[in-house]
Amino acid sequence: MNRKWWKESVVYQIYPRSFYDSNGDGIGDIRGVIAKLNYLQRLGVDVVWLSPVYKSPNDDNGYDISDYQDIMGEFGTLGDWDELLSQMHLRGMKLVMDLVINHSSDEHRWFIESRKSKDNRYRDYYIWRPGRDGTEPNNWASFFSGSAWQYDPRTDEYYLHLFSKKQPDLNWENRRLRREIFDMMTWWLDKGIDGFRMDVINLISKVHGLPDAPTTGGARYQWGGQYFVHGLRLLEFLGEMKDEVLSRYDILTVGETPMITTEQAVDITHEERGLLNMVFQFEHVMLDQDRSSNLGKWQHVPWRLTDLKAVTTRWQKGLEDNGWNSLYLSNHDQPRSVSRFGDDGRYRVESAKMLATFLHTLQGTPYIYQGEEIGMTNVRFPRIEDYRDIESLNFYREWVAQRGGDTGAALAAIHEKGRDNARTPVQWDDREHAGFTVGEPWIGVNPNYPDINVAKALEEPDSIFHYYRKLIRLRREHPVFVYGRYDPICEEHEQVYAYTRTLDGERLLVMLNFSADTPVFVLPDAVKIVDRALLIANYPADGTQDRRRVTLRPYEARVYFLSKG
Ligand code: TEU
Ligand code: CA
Repeated sequence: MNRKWWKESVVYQIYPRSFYDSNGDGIGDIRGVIAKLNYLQRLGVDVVWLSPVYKSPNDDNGYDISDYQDIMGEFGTLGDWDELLSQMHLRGMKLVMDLVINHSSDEHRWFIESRKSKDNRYRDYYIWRPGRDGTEPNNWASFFSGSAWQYDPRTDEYYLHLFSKKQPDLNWENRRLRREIFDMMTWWLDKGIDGFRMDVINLISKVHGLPDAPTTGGARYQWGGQYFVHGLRLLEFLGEMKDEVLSRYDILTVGETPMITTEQAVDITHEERGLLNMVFQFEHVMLDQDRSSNLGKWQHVPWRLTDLKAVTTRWQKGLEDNGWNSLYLSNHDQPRSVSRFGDDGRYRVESAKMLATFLHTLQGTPYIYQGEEIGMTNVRFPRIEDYRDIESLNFYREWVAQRGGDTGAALAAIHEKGRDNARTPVQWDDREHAGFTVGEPWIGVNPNYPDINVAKALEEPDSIFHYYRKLIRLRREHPVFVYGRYDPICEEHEQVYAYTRTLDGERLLVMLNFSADTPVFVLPDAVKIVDRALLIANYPADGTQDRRRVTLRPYEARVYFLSKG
């Protein structure tokens, strides 16, 4: 068992714009994070992943960086950032920075230079191509709707942007560019940060020739992933990064890798020959989308527990002794987990605790997204004007344009899957604007804040917050939570998810009811129970003695410590 601090950690993701506003301008900031470090320490998390705070024109809320070595004015100064790092280290907490190097902002000096002329020394830092028959070089679609190419009259050529027009892709084929990026990473690591979360890192190697994507359905622009996801030189580039930068520091590295397979994840996270510690895979957050529709996530379909089990088991077993899993149910790009995988109405508390149990009892490093620890829910703003996320606004505009103004369906899709569900301000208390700001918040606060807020959660001993605290403590006290082998039970059950975790002589039995029903669950003979101790549950004991035949209450979760004897 290869012990590592980043395997035993629990990571808390902060989306600074929506975390806490310290100066009343309605925008969360770095001093706001400093002000809440004691709260995070109380929760028990030991690592913070901070979404981008770098200089940015904010076209994609900071994921469009114009200066990698300076802080966005709205978030504060480098001085504020230095204080954040020292205040965290004082508390024994670690800081992981977001690293967005598949693309930069079009206001980065590299791009400003690059677009000046074809022979500019920065031209090749980006991917420029002449048009074809007066239109884009190929038919690739952007992640944010429309073409992945933007025409620039100055040099009569197009540049590639897999995300927004203001996020031109960097050309990793260029050795000088890689050198500059590695120097920038070293600059931050020498300042004392504890790691990087790497944004869409498996998209940096594009196939030569940039051919058209196969056409499915009549859409003009098509998904070209096969030509840039996990490209031919990806492992070479990450290998170079590891040799020249990462291997020189004791840090946590996690790559965001859409569409990745377990085999590819083993190549990247392998214990010995690995390049990064872990990756974020997306299969479990794509279960409720119709994969055959070119509407992607916007075509919502119900998900099945047996599918979630199949995906989870494949990743648990696929990386067992081979790599290491990251564990998450939400982040700043996904809807709130209790609304998506649980029940954000009658059983909000029970289902939020059940999902927390799921997250903290699988093998891997758990990631908690801000607000998840108090059970924050999706928001259903009534008007498109209330929304801010470029991905949702582009989708809405394109949908309405192509479907003759059917705004209702577009708004419904955004209610279900929009990223702003995760980006409403953290609800600190029941004062105006949920205590997030004394100013006017940049995006509306979820109107349910009087009932769902941190102050209330701290007061109530049986709250979701205190349940997270207990789970985090159990992980720290029992290595079986971290390193135990995962073995699923009764995989065909459509309501109950159960599995064991085994490490040396210790075994955990986890039983989770993912439904509002009361299913009866019978333990298979293979799971020998001589004695059992209930470690944590989201309902008081029901007094039944039968150890094999269990009736689970709506969204009930139980974790037993089994001694096999
Ligand atoms: O996200 C990449 C990514 O996969 C998402 O765009 C995702 O597909 C989509 O949002 C799901 O709906 C990363 C960042 O996490 C995201 O915030 C950025 O917008 C994006 O990269 C570009 O930097
Ligand atoms: Ca502020």
